[in-house]
Amino acid sequence: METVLKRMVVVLVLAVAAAQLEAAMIKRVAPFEGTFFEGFEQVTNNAALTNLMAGLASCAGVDADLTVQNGNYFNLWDQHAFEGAHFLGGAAGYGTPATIEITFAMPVRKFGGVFGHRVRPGVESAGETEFVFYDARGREIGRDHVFIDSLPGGVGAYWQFTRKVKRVTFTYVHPMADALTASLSPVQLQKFQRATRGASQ
Ligand SMILES: [Ca+2]
Repeated sequence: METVLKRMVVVLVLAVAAAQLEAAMIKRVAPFEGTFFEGFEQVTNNAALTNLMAGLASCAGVDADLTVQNGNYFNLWDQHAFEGAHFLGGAAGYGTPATIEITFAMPVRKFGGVFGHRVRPGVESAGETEFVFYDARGREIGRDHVFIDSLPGGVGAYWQFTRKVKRVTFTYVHPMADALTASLSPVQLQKFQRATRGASQ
C-alpha cells in the first residue's frame, strides 16, 4: 500500500514538474521589433499567403477563409489596419470562430503582433483570442489568451519562447492581425539567410 502511495506521489510530482516546464516555455514580453516583419502591405497573392516575412512565414486558415483587406475601404471587420492600410482577416461564417495558422520555415524564438476582430457599433464582441504554440515536432508547448474588447482597434501581444516555435494558431470569431514580427536565434538566422540566398540564385 505504501509503495502504491509513493508511486502516486512520484507521478504527481512529475506531472507538476511537467506543467511548470510547459508554463515556462512561453512568456509574454514587452513589444519588440524583430528581425522579420509582416504588415500585409505588399502581399502579391491574396489567395495563397505563402511568402510572408520575406519567406519566413506562411499563413493558412483552419476551416476558415483568409484574406488581406484594405482597411481604408468598407470591410467585413469594420476596422482600419493597425499599421499601414492592409490587414489580415479570417472568416468562418457568422458567429463561428475562425483559426488562423502561421507556420515558420524555421522555428522562431520570439513572435508577436497586433490582433483584433470584427467589430460592429452596438454589438458586444469582446472576448479572449486563444493562441496555441507548437514546436518543430508538432507538439503543443503552450497556450495564451488575449482579451480584446468591442471597440475598433487592436491589442499588441508579444512572446518569447524557451523552446522554439514552428507554428502558431489563433482563434476567435472573425479574427484579424497586422504588424506581425518574429526573430530567429543567430544560428537559425544564418541558416535562413543561406537558404534564401541559395534559392534566389
Ligand atoms: Ca498593415
